[in-house]
Amino acid sequence: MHTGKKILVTGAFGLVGSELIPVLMERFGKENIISIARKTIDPTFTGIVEHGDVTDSAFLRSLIEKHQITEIYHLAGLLSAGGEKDPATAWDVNVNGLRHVLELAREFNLRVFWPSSIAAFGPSTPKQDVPQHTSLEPTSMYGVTKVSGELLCQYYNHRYGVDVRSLRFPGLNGWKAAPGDGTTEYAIHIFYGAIRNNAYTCFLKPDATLPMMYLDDAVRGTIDLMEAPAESITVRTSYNFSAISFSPAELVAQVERLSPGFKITYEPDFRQKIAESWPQTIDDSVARRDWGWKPTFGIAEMANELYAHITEKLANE
Ligand code: AKB
Repeated sequence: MHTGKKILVTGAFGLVGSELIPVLMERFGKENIISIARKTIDPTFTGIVEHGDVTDSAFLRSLIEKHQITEIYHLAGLLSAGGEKDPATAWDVNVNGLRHVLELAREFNLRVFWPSSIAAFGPSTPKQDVPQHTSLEPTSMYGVTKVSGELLCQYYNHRYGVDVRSLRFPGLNGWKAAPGDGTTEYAIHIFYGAIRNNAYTCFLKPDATLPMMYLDDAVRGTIDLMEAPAESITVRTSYNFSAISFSPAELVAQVERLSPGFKITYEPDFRQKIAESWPQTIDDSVARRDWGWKPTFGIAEMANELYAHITEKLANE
């Protein structure tokens, strides 16, 4: 397929990458998508894979030259819980890694996608309907890296014209890859618990409402943002990006519907504090206006999909 695009994806086998790559391959041709892997990967994966460390700028440069890359989806990074366990590595991977990518984008004139997160918000942000432009004073290291990254993106756009685009991802829920070390990830773990043991111990309190999204919506929104005409992009930090909000108790009601007799217990840990520092609902009207964002999955549809896909996946293991 000739699309004029050659796309490099870091973090290709993580939660987002695993669901984004098949859609990119379908849309732009398998031969135009280059995935970077750090570890051994599923032998059934049939796309182009390069092995190496995404924080190694010389390695990234060699791939950009070798494959004549035109776009990078830079997904590699630590999440909120992982970032609290190792703040130095979180800074290094999330901020220094991004800066290397932006430098290469400047040199090779690449379009870049980079995910920010609701973790960019903090206790001084309104809890409901967070506007696009608001207080960004996160208390987690992950959040600090996201605010820093947003400002770096805006800087490289304003100073050097780099066409970098970003979304503040809410809790993303998908099934292809194992969930990462985050806070909203309880909403994926709960399905593994339900299917394996009909039980789950949740590390958040029952009323910890957070912004969430099914990954199919997130993948569509990400590609729509990257395909939008540059003139329509008015936000070069990161767009508010929203679909649904729910608490653990509300998700448990969905799981009980799918798995009768399901037993939930709550043992909140340090991740509860992180959740409390984040807002509950997000106003994404700027994304809707600029490039037509609109989510499609509600909580019930998302729960049905996750339950069915994870059941099938575990049956085949
Ligand atoms: C996390 O909980 O760390 C992530 C996020 C909201 O960015 N899922």
